[in-house]
Amino acid sequence: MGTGAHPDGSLDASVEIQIQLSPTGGCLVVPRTVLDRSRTTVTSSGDLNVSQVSAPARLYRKIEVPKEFQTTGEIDGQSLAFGGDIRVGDLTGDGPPDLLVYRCDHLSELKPTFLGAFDLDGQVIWQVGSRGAQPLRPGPVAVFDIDGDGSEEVITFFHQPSGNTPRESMADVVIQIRDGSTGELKLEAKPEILIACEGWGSNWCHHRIFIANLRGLPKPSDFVIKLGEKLLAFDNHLNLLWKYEIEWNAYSECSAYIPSVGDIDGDGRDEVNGGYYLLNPDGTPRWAKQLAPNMDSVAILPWDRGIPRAICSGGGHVLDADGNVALALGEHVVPHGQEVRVGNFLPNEAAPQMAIRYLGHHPDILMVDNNGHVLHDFKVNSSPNETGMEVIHWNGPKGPDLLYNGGALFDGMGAVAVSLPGLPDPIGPEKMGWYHAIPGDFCGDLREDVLVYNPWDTTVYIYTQDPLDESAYAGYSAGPRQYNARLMD
Ligand SMILES: [Ca+2]
Ligand SMILES: [Ca+2]
Ligand SMILES: [Ca+2]
Ligand SMILES: [Ca+2]
Repeated sequence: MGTGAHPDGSLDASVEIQIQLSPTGGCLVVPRTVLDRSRTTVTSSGDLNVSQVSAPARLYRKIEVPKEFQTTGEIDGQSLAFGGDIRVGDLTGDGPPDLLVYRCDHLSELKPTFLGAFDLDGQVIWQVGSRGAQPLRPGPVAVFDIDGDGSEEVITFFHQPSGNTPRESMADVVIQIRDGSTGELKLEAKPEILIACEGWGSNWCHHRIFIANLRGLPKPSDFVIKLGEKLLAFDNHLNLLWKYEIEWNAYSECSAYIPSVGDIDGDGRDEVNGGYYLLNPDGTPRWAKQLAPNMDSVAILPWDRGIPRAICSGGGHVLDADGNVALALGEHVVPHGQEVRVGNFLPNEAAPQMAIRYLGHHPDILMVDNNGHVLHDFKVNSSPNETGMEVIHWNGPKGPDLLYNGGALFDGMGAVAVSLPGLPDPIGPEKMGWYHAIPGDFCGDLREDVLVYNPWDTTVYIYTQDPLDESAYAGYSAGPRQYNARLMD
């Protein structure tokens, strides 16, 4: 249970929350929280307050994107060599993970046009296309064994230029499934429903492919993508399973830019959380309502008593499978819920907490306990876009978890617990020009490692705990934290 304790041991008497939780639904939470902004803790990676719990980081791998995969761009009048957006997966099927770099067409910067596979030694595996532009945002490329044959594929949109197709149109885009070890095309489709999609702007530009188990098969074999006002679901033969038209699309009042998939009711099939809707595996809405403005970040994750809930950044909401509100921090506490992450950040708490970036594109974070108590109000370090948080199970499955942001790992009180040695200052513009993180067990024991990359640079870094015991490694196993990595920009 939350104590409202601050790092100095004091209790925050200004936090007062009434909660009525009912297992049958109809949950009601009435938060009455007055935040004491003077209690802000450590604010930057330069102000180290190293945790006694977490092992320090060591650089496990520094991987150069192969020279022939790099391209150049003009940034502030300077020529800059860069790789692009990165995905991780065992493309070669031999156990260790490999990397995929991709870039997009120059007109929209959204349609993949180059794919390059390489291993952790920086050796080329294969490539398709050439050059291309920096993706506008993390885009529609996933690595997963979508056909269940034991080796991974690349599931991707791909640009097929045709005349003067405008940047807003998908008429020059196909869906492809490529062999992970060779890059050879296994399947390609150009569904009418896809090419009819068009759009531009902030609700359009986050084209992400989410691997999902919609049909209740032994393994996930489907995927979901949001294209502006539409959600499309496909099976592994690239047949359309369903489409969903989103009702709310106006700026700051739209549903989540990037939805999230997960099995909220434990029946073996995934639901889709878009913040203002929860879709059944067949694409029908289970509930739909406009909860709160700025529904920028969502998840389906265990919350109270280990039960999966819909986590929604707008207004700091937690909802059950039927749309009953289990927790609502309210817009006075969370005026602009830019990002939300759930983890066991605090060592003495049985239930997970919520880290919520509550003032939009700013570094201000609230750490909220399972009952809705605001425990800590702190600033993380700055990234140009002020996004990019991720939970890292740095101390193993039992935690405490750390919060990645901008090339450092923060503890649940907002102190930098682990710094990442040898990480140069980020280069590049505001968009994509900072260190994005993918969590995973890439080496050593079961404690989770972190892969970081700056799309505008040419190097991928993997950090693990020091000391490293390579003999303790159980091997790479991809889960949704890798193949559905929650990259945000
Ligand atoms: Ca491999
Ligand atoms: Ca496969
Ligand atoms: Ca389900
Ligand atoms: Ca590890």
